[in-house]
This record gives sequence, structure tokens and C-alpha cells, in this order.
Amino acid sequence: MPAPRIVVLAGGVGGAKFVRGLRRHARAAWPDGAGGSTASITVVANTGDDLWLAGLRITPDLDSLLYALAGVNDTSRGWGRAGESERVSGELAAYGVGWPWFTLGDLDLGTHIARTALLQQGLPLSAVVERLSARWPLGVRLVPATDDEVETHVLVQEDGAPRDLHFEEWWVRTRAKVPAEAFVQVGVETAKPAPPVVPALAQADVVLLAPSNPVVSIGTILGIPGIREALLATPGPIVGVSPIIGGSAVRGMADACLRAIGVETSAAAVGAHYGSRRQGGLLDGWLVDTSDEAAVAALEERDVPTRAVPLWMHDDEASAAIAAEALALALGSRTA
Ligand code: FO1
Repeated sequence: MPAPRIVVLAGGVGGAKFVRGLRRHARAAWPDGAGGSTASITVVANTGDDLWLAGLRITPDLDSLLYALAGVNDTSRGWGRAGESERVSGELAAYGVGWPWFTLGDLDLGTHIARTALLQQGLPLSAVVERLSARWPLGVRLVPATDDEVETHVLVQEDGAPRDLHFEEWWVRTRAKVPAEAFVQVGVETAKPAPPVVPALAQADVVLLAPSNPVVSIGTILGIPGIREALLATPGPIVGVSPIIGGSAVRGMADACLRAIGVETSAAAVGAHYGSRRQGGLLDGWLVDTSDEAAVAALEERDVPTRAVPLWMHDDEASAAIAAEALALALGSRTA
């Protein structure tokens, strides 16, 4: 088949691994003769984690994707830059500026300063992402879900009182240990999809939901008015990859998020949560790990074509194999 136009909805760490694998598979399946691919990959990234801190605009999921695709990410932490130092953050802590428990590395701060400078020149976030991405040959187009500031806040009870925490405070300071009562996308009512999002979905041959947090990453992207509608109007099939393997979240604390919306932490429950496209949901296909073989029958009964394949993204090769399976399920051929 001709090289496909692929759109991926993705969050940060899991999304970055998956997109690296998809890029590797595309380069093998549809080579352009120069080490790249004739397939096009557009990544629509979650921006709900974004925040203003120490006067800088920080975009965690976009940065996880940017750094991982550029090959300059800290692969052990899963976020931030390789070879990082923390001289400036020590100064910020001494001045009591920022959050002492939220580490801003020196190289990472370079990105945040550049982004903030470009935003202050009046560039929308999608143009800033394009500018920052141009520094490396990523081989994919990174796009924020929206150019508007729509931050995810978490409603909790802390010290006996109701509190509204920015997602990053809940995630990093409390390690999601304080039960989330609700997630709120502040300002979402007036937000719009970033300009490239709807056209990319309208022209997609296939749309993939990366194995990202279904609530605060995929769910947040779909919460931007207009994106869910554009996704469901896409001509291509929509295939998701389960972020839950064997009943537990792979890395992040997805279970703490799923609990907050009353969804069981299982590959079957998340697949059912996304729902069958034929019945008004999102999925034309769902990949679960081989350890979740039992989910296949459960989801097929719900009209969601499902395959059980190895989903641990140990390395790029494993991630590429998962991407190949997702495309095969979507495009109906084993050679996709
Ligand atoms: N995660 C942590 O666990 N600890 C940190 O100190 C931390 C700092 C940080 C700074 C910039 C940035 O872009 C991400 C950072 N993260 C940190 C990761 C972040 O919480 C996650 O990448 C996502 O927000 C969750 O997917």
C-alpha cells in the first residue's frame, strides 16, 4: 500500500517511546531512500500538564516527545535532558522561586527560556513547537492539541480541606498518592484545536492512540472542543494501544487516574472506556498485551476488534513491532 498519513494522539513518556517505535517501523516499511520515510507522522500532544513556573512556560509532554525523538532525553528518568546539571535550579531554590520538588535542569531551562521568549514575541504554541523542533531532524511533526492554555487541575482533599492542585503538583509532589476526586481542564470551554490538528485528522489514513494515560493525556486531548468530533470524522481507522499491562499501569500512575473516573485498571476496561467506534465510541481496533489474552474475547463482544501482542516497550525494536501490529490491525494487512 502507498505510504500512509498517520496521526498519533500521545502523552509524554509512554507516548514518546511509542512514537519512536512508529518512526522506526515507518522508516523500514516505507523508506524514502535517505534514511527517512515517505509515510507522514503527525503527533498531537497533550498540553494539559503545561504550567507557568519561575516565569517560564513549561510543556512536559511536548518536551518528553521532543527530547525522545531528538535522542537527547534522559532515558532513565523518562523526562528531561540527558547529561543534565542543576546549577540554576539550586539558585531558584535559594531564592524560593519555583517548586523545590520540581527539578528544572539547566539544559531543560534552555528550552523553557527559548519557548517563553518565542511566546512573548507573539508566536502561538504550535509555531513555537515547530521552531524548537526544527533544531533536530525528528522525522515527525509535533503539534500541541491546542494553542490555548488549558491546564489540568486535580481536585483533592488535603489536610482535611478541599484543594485544587495543578496536575504537576499532584503528580510530582504527592506522587498521585492523594486521591484525585476529579480532573478539571481549566479554561477548556473556550479552547480550540491547534490549527494543524483538524486538517491532519481529516486527511489521516490511520489514527493511533498511543499507550498514554487514558484520562490525563488521551482524555485531555479529546476534551478540547472539536477534537473528538474531528477524530470520529476521520476517514481512516482508529486503533489504540493499551497503557495497562496485566492489570497494572506500566509506568505512570494511570491507575490513580482511572480510579478517579471509576474505570478499572485493566486493558479490557480501558478498551471499553474508549468504546467501539461502530457503537459511538472511538476504537476500530485495540491492542492488549499477551498477558491480557482474556480481554480479547471481552472486547470482541463489545464490537472492538482486539489483538493480544507483546506490549512492553523495552527498546525501539519492541516499540516498532507494536506500532507495526497497530498499523496491521488498522490497515488490515500483516505487512502494514
Ligand atoms: N517528574 C518528576 O517526577 N519529578 C520532577 O522533578 C519533574 C520535573 C520536570 C520538569 C520539566 C518537565 O517537562 C517534566 C518534569 N517531570 C518531573 C516529569 C513530568 O511530571 C511528567 O513528564 C509528565 O508531566 C507526566 O506525564
